[in-house]
Amino acid sequence: MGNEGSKQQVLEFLRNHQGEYVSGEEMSRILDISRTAIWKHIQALRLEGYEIEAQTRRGYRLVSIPDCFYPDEVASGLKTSWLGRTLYYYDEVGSTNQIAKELADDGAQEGTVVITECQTGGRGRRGRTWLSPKGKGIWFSVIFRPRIATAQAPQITLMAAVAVTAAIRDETGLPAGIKWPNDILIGNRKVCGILTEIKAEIEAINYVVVGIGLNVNLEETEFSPEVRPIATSLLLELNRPVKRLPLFQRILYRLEQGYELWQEEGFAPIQKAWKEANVTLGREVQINSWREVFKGVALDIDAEGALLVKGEGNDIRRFSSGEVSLRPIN
Ligand code: BT5
Repeated sequence: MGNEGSKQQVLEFLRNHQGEYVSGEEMSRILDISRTAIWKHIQALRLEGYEIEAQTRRGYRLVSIPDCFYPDEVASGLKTSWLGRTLYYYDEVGSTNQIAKELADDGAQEGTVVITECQTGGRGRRGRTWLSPKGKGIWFSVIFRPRIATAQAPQITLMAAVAVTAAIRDETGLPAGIKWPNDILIGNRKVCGILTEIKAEIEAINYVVVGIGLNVNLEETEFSPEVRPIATSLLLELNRPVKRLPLFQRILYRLEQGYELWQEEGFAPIQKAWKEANVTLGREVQINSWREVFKGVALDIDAEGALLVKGEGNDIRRFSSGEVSLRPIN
């Protein structure tokens, strides 16, 4: 067995006895690894962020695991059956969406996830920048291959927004809400953005990459001056850091559930869940679409996921894409 494999065995052993001391001698005998090698693996694991106590005569004890997205840690305790079961993890990348698209072009299967600690070229829509500092957020992308018409693709963004909002509420209790189509807000500030990119023929979709950026433990000073007034993080809302790993696992679980529901029952149940979790409807909005800038009241989303806005002359317009700004509530 390779060095990496026996290190994993040591970790597995410690994990199975979490909280208890296990003697080096016993580990050495059961795993058939020399005691010197075990010591080296323990040192390497500590460098990766595993907190392991060592005491003469009692042995080793796993105290805590690091809060990062090592594939073995993500897999352990993950409740999904297929989403995230293939996981690419990087310390740093340009953009996870870019990597996911390359993997999808090479035939990667549905549910493949790319996650990183840090993006140097994180992207928003229309070529905008997405700040993704190291170790502070959940920056990841998922490859889907939905069986839908190309025109229905934007629905997947709404499905993902519902899933992430639910996961934030599950894990933190914070009142996160969706701003159509791709933002999640807490208060009036953006905590999460979603970038959906598709590759399609006229009739059918080849793949969809859904990129999600969630601000978890960013401090005020870690946002750029332009973004600071409009952004927030879970830490800023709760006044305490949040563990990223269980939140990420929860998001993957909610995404799998939402996607299966959408594929099996269509958009209706997603539309219902979206309405319950949104902070857009009933508000005065300004919407910038490729066609025009339009002001009015956001009335509803229709059965396709498009936003219906009632203008000043009572005319109702339908937008299947665009950027919404919410007018402050007086
Ligand atoms: C988005 O675009 O909100 C989509 C963001 C998607 C990011 C994920 S991270 C993983 C994956 N890989 C990528 O490269 N991207 C995806 P948009 O609606 O265009 O909003 C972009 C705007 O949000 C920027 O122009 C800033 O004003 C603001 N912004 C940038 N970084 C932010 C952050 N960390 N938190 C809140 N707002 C931010």
